[in-house]
Amino acid sequence: MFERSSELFDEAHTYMPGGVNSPARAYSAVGGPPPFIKKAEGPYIFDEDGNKYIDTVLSWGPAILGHAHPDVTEAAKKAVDRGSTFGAPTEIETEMAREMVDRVPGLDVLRLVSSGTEACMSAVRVARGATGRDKIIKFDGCYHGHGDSFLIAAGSGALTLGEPDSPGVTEGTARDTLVANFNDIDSVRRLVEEYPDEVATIILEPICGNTGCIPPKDGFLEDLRDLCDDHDILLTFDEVMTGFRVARGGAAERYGVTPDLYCFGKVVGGGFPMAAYGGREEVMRKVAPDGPVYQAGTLSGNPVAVAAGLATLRHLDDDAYETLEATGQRLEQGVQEIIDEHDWPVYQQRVGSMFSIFFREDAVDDHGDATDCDMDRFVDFFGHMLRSGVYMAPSQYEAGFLCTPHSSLVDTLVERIDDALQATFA
Ligand code: KE4
Repeated sequence: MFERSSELFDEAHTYMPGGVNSPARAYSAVGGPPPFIKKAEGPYIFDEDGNKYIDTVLSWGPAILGHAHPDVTEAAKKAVDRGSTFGAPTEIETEMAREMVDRVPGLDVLRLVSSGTEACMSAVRVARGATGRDKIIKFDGCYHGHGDSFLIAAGSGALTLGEPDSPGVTEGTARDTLVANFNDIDSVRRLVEEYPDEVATIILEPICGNTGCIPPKDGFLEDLRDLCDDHDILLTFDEVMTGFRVARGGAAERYGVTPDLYCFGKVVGGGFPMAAYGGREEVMRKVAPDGPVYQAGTLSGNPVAVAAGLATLRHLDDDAYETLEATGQRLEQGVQEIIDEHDWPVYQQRVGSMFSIFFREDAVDDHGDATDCDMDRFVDFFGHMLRSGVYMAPSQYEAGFLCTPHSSLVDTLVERIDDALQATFA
């Protein structure tokens, strides 16, 4: 089934670490060569061995309209015919900024960059620059890209500082990152009280998507907002994954809580390298050249990427979000009926068009719960799904995604999940 991918993977190893350009693609947790992709179209993806899959990875989120949407492709082609990059301002960057500001609550001013990592790194630098404070609070299991300040594991004690989670990250960097527990406001309050007037920002994925799909508990985001207000801390929502996916204005709109800073990526780039950070005008005017906080980028606001992103956002109207929500509901209902028929230790969680099937009895409220899942069962399930023609994220710690064209495939997807679960628990 994967002969050609296996050959290609072997050769790729010769030139690239792990044979990939991002570790998440290496299939380390599930084994076997990752399928090398030949092309993708709508909700489908095709590998070099001729296998066709229903794609629930969607390039880890961006392909919300399905792959190779004709209007997105056309916009990129027209842009590239005019020259792919100028390193100078273009009108379309302003059009994109206006569209984003119009959608997102509390987004007054923003800067376009090239990746989610860059967006998150820059947001943290602005928060530090605006407050004059050094420390940040992040949450165990939340991923904000590979910036040094984020590759930090929870310290051994509840109130100790973070520890490097990768060689190359210094103790000095780790000392300024504190790690709290998602959905546990007391764990945040303790850190804020332990380090008074030292925390610049609390940064989180408002809906976790990098430890499986974990929604915020009722009141958690509101409590974070209040805590930040009480201690002059900036609240940063990393909406790289949730932005423009879970609602027109992202998680901030869906939950009615407005942060001071945002990070965006994935969907907003329409499948091209484009991301952004932004937020309250008072904070964002600190960014050079208006203010002293330096951040720059050769390809920032790249006109081809912005054209594709803008074409994507223009298709993400109320009908599109209704379709995504209805498709998510139908998937959830179908899977829940299967789970309810059996006493399998399986639990699903969904927010809009992002979802996870956890191999454990109970709900997953934080990273600790996610690590408690039966990973062997997940690997088994993953293999059955791949062989049945469903391309899903190769880790229990990733979320699955739906795109608008999935609306006509939900019944098939549910059937294949049913078959894979039956085989897993046989
Ligand atoms: P990028 O630098 O990969 O564009 O964005 C980093 C990032 C920031 N914030 C959140 C919430 C994210 O999910 C991500 C990237 N997500 C991962 C997978 N969940 C991308 C896949 C990969 O690393 O290859």
